[in-house]
Amino acid sequence: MNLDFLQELGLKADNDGTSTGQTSHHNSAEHIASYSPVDGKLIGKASVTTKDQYEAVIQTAQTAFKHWRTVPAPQRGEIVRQYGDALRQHKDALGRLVSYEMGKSLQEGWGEVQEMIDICDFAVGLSRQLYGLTMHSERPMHRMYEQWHPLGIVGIISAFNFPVAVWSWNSMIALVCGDVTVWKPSEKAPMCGIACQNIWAKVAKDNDLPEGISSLVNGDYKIGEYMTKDGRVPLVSATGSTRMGKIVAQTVGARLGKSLLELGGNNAIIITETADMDLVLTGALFGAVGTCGQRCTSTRRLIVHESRYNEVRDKLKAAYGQLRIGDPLDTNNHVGPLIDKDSVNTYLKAIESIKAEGGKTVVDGGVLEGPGYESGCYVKPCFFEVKADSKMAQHETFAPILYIMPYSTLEEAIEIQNSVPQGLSSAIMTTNMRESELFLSTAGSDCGIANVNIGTSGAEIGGAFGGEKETGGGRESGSDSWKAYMRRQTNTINYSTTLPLAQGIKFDL
Ligand code: UN1
Repeated sequence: MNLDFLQELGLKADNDGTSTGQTSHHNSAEHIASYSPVDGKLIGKASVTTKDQYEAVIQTAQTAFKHWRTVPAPQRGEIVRQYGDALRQHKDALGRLVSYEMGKSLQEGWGEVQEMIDICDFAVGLSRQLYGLTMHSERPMHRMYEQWHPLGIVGIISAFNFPVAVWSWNSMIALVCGDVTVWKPSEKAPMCGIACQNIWAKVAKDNDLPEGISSLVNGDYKIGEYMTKDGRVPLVSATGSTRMGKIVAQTVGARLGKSLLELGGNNAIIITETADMDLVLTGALFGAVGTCGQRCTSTRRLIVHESRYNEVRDKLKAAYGQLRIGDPLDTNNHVGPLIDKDSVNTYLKAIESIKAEGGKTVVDGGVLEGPGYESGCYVKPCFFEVKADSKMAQHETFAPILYIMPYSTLEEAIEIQNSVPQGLSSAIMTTNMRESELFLSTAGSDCGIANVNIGTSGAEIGGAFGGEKETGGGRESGSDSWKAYMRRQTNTINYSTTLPLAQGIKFDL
């Protein structure tokens, strides 16, 4: 395999893992070795951030914040614009690294870098639009308005499945808001973090920026814990499992810090009587097997009207038969590997449980062996007929396992779709306006994302991204998600010569 892209991204065999911008800290005894799920080979090592290094990072970030918050927002936007341009230059290489380290298809690797570029563009525009409202004061010759100030250090904990894009959604927005960021990438994809930081280092140098505006730390949950417990980090934005999110929320909450959580999903597509079958097949197939079922927005459940049930099941079964599984950097393949062998075991155990629960196999799973599959991480996307209330269908397994179940009334379908603990993404396939409107109404989907005639995955960066219930309630990326990265200040100004009290209170001496 041609690994020239590693060099282009400044990745050496024994890599650094802690950086405050242009300065890296090398003297760590502990390393995380990153092995590619594509071919099982070692990509490189990231040094684990020590407590002392963490301390240095935070202190540097605190100093940087004092400067960065005074830089006018449009000028901060200009830096983010340059970062977006640098990403355009390295899109091919970074997309390849994402694909090689994480295992998603090269198309999706490039797509992820495109999301980063797009969020940079979005943040540049936003840098001139961090608007506050003005209000009418109830007192004469008074003015009231609100303004948005940066919070300070934003801690970002990201997951392996979107090893670069999710960081950029958080950091590019936070940076134009005037915050400084400290990023702990997933320990399953540390090289991606180092590559993004190397690209940042060049932009920082070209602009003579101080150290500490965008920093990188590396390690497992213990390093994350440094941030969640640290009162100097006013916001921790965490993407990952519900299990992790509950710990983050409680730890940050115990010190009354803010957390922004984007956790698991259990996303369903409701396929109605009038659904357009071409859209159903593309939406469901990409949703279920794309990224090897490792998106928070992956389609886990199909809730199908009884009149179309056999048709959907059989056509989808035929489509599964066409899937090419293999090296994700080969653009002829649709599905790459799972992230690691732990994940393969979780997938196998889930399939066992589904069968033990009485789930009926439509397309069976299994681990692929032989040439090209040496890493042991390639599995077959599979799907099962289950009862709506089956235990496994309540649960998010981060793998290409799909459940299919019938319904008779739309109210019943919506109830099934909402009956799970998670609430991230949802979709309806229908050509009936009444059905789509009911699905989008207050009595419809309870998810943060509800789509009509597209699948559950592949959200655009322009919208607010996130969900309800065990998904954590946070919103990242577009719309007004930026408000989570700032503090709102209400200002009342008296330009009269008297001091009338609010609510008409008299307080004369
Ligand atoms: C995630 O899986 O954590 O909607 C993010 C999507 C992508 C983002 C997914 N734009 O599938």
